[in-house]
Amino acid sequence: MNYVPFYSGNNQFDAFRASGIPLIGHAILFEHDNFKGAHLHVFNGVDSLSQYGFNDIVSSFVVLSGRWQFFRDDQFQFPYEGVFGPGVYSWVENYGIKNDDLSSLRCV
Ligand SMILES: [Ca+2]
Repeated sequence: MNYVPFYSGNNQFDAFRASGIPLIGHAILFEHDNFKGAHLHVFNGVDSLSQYGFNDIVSSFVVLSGRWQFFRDDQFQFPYEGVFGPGVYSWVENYGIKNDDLSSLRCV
């Protein structure tokens, strides 16, 4: 019986290099203030947090990388003022974002 590996030779390296879209930014959203409750990792952006059960519940967040814009509604509608860079944000209302209101976000 012949065993044929899924990848072979240089194809393994090429396939590995080809996978994944560029990481522009990484943020973690939290259900409660001070990074408590459920959390959600977001990479580059999400046009609707409701698909992750995270619509209108965010109270704190951490930006690990990237520059982020936040929106009141899904599909990047009704932006909040400002752009948020790397750092820890323990309470959204200290940064002009209404509690339990965030619906979409993306890197700029
Ligand atoms: Ca909302």
